[in-house]
Amino acid sequence: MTESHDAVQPFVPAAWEPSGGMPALRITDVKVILTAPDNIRLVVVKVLTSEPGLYGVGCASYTTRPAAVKSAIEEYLRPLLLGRDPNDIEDIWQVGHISGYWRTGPILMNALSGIDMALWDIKGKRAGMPVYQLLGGKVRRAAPVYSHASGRDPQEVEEQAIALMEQGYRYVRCQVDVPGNATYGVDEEEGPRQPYPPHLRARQGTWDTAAYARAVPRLFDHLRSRLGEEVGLLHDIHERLPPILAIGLAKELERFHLFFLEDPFAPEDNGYFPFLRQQTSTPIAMGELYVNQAEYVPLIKDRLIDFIRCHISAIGGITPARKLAAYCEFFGVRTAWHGPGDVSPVGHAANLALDLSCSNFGIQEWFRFGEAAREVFPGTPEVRDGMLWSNERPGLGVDIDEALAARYPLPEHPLNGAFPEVRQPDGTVIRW
Ligand code: KDG
Ligand code: MG
Repeated sequence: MTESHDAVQPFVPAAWEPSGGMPALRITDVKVILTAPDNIRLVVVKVLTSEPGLYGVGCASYTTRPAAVKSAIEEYLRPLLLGRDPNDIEDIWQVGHISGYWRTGPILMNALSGIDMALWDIKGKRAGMPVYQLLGGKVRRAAPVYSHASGRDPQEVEEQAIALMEQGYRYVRCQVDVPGNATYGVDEEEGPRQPYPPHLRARQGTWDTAAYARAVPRLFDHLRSRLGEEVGLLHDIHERLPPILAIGLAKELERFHLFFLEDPFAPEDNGYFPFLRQQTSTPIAMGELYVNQAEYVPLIKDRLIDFIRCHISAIGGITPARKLAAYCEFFGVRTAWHGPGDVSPVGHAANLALDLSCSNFGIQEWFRFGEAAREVFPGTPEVRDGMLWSNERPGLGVDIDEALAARYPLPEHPLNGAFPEVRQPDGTVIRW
């Protein structure tokens, strides 16, 4: 009999092969853990295997829709994955991605990320290596980070920035309040069980775009005159301006030499990036709201941004993020993965694995986790000398103490994590 293509069996993972039997190592359970040790809603996934004591953890934190991610994992991904070989990271990602036919979106991508990161964690534990080794090994000792300073006026922002610089931080994101407005990124008084965590608490209220566009250049004028040129300064517009005002602001800020200006436009306004590029050399960071490669690939290919800033769990985990980082390298775009408090310490460890192994790393955003979060997540990486260091443990190096996590349930709130409304003075609702 002559061999034909028909005789070639397609590759099917062993668990699916009717006669192939079970793989030696199998996924035996997938658990979703909701916890809020720093009063920020986190979603963490635990993938258990047939090898006693071998499991992985992943971050699936979509802080404004945690229950929807939990349901996507428990009702759709868990049944799809039980019995499969956890070694097949790429295959599992592809199967999970296309199994619903309609794909991407923050719920499904976060769900997939929880699984994906856990599988990388398992692979690292089996190899006895930190995940950055599996990604190619270290190209730097540690990852330089930035942290947040904010205040009611430029003086207060300066004081917070100095406090961070005294702790060794060399990059600081600066946000100033616009009095009478619901300003993004400005702390209010802290307190237990506030409905919104301090770093992103905004009063429900109104927003005056012109007042904000005037306040920001004044802030950086003040900061540069007080802090000098050495410190790296960053700012997040957080898609709070009409596109033409964002272009004007980016031009005005050019003289203050920002390390980067973030989210000048909403993802829906991607078409404005070519105009921005023609107008200013202020470095641009973008990406925390992207979930679909169709949103970010064109900006990289056309060299319209300088830093890619995806929320790794929102694009599906380490598997797509490492491909994205490699793609960016070919176009001179650096990585600056999203790292606020609503990325769990497990997600921060995934960021760090990429930061350490990608030559086109730019900077890492760092959230200063509180005591409770560090206890719930043993192994949370540490900042020293303004840089984030790996703890060198196999896998992602971060675990979750489930009993402790249960002591910090998601805060009760009528909106279950959704953000408050921000409106223009005439009542029009605007982006948060
Ligand atoms: O939950 C929303 C936050 O992740 C976001 O507001 C933080 O913009 C942010 C940043 O750059 O850290
Ligand atoms: Mg941001």
